[in-house]
Amino acid sequence: MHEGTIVALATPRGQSALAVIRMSGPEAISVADRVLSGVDLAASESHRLHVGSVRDADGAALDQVVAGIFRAPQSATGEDVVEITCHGGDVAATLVMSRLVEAGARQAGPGEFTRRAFMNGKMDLAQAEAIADLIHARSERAHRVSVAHLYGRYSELIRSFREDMLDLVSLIELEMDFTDEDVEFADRRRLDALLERGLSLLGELEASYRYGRTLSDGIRVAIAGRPNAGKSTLLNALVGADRAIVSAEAGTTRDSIEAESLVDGHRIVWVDTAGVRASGSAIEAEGVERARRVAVGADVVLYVVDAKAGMLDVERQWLAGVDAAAYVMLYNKRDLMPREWTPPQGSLAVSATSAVSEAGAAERGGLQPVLHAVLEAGGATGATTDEHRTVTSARHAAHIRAAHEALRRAANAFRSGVSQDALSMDLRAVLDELGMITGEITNEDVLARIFSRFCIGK
Ligand SMILES: Nc1nc2c(ncn2[C@@H]2O[C@H](COP(=O)(O)OP(=O)(O)OP(=O)(O)O)[C@@H](O)[C@H]2O)c(=O)[nH]1
Ligand SMILES: [Mg+2]
Repeated sequence: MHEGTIVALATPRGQSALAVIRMSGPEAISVADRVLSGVDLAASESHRLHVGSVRDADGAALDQVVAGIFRAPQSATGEDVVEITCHGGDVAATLVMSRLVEAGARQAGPGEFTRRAFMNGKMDLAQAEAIADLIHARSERAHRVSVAHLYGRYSELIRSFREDMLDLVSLIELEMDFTDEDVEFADRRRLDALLERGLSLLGELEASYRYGRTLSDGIRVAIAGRPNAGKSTLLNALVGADRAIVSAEAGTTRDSIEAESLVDGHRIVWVDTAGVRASGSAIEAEGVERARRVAVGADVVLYVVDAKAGMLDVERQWLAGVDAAAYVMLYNKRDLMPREWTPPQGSLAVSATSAVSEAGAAERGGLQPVLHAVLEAGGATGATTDEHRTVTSARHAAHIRAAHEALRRAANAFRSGVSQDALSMDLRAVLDELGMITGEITNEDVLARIFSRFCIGK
């Protein structure tokens, strides 16, 4: 399944000046030569570009192309690679592709090129995943972290710690073979220092995921509150577009409405919801239930209170029922309140209607404090700026957590002087978890899941 010569379109379909087709595998060069005229790749040195024509079975020209040759192992996948740059649009690339398939290549599956690169030791698993993250990055910050991971310092951090630990575990296990003699090969002071270093490294990486997750997933913010509190007005002001219907009638929004914006390089998904109310028609009740579900699933609940009406009991109950990860309490309609009024401690006040107009935004201090509070509640601020030490993937975070736990057990075991067996078992667990991040240890299921996230052609 993972063999043969694969081919895929590496650029999006549709009209464009050029399209790139990549081919990798033992037959890549001969397949290309079968289809191209005016070029003899078999006789070419590696890392050369050649201009030629792709011909159909009858010898008629289909397109004029540039073919690049990268011989194994000096190529992206570690195999022979040919990259054909043809003209864009829907037809040319498809015709060239089908010619290459006729000549013996097979259409690649998602991520198959990167998978080969991983298998051939061109990159480790964390770097391969960084490529998918890079392609999927939707904010500059997310992009920066994936590039940092792609260059391998994150992997290096994990790998070098794992290797030091592997040395020590081997020594401890050696001692176990000499139980009668009571010898110590592993230097206890070095082990102690390594445990300390590991605990601090894994602690830091584990904590970084709170921030890292906001980069990969964005921050999901549920805008909730009583009917007419001004939720939809606020959504429109926050994203600077007229997304949701606003009206003086209570119960205007019934379904959840999503809109995205980038705030300080962070992707925020705002979800406007139906107003929280005790009774109503079946449709309204469904709207309230949907609002609850959105709030439960959100990273932050931005709870909008009508400043004039104040916070009601039904709202307190609703909030208690949601038990969200983080809240921002916002008193809206500040303009209807006396000048000297201030919102309850820990909450903010705005006038969503004035924030819509730029003049109003300046006058009221705008929504800046709200945006800041949301970023903070969502875990996007106060993070380490070191991109190499930021975990952004749920898969890695799970392994880091498990490794950290096993290392804590090992440290306790070591300090209370338990047997070498128990110590070595916990340290082995740490090694396994870390090895799964960088791919020293892996299995087909894990690889299949990771590479299915990729696009075809990558
Ligand atoms: N004076 C004043 N009116 C506001 C403010 N924000 C919203 N409104 C008005 O309040 C009314 C309700 O606004 P919406 O944004 O539709 O309120 P909502 O919370 O989405 O209401 P539902 O969808 O019914 O739950 C509209 O007439 C808005 O113009 C504000 O800051 N000050
Ligand atoms: Mg609304």
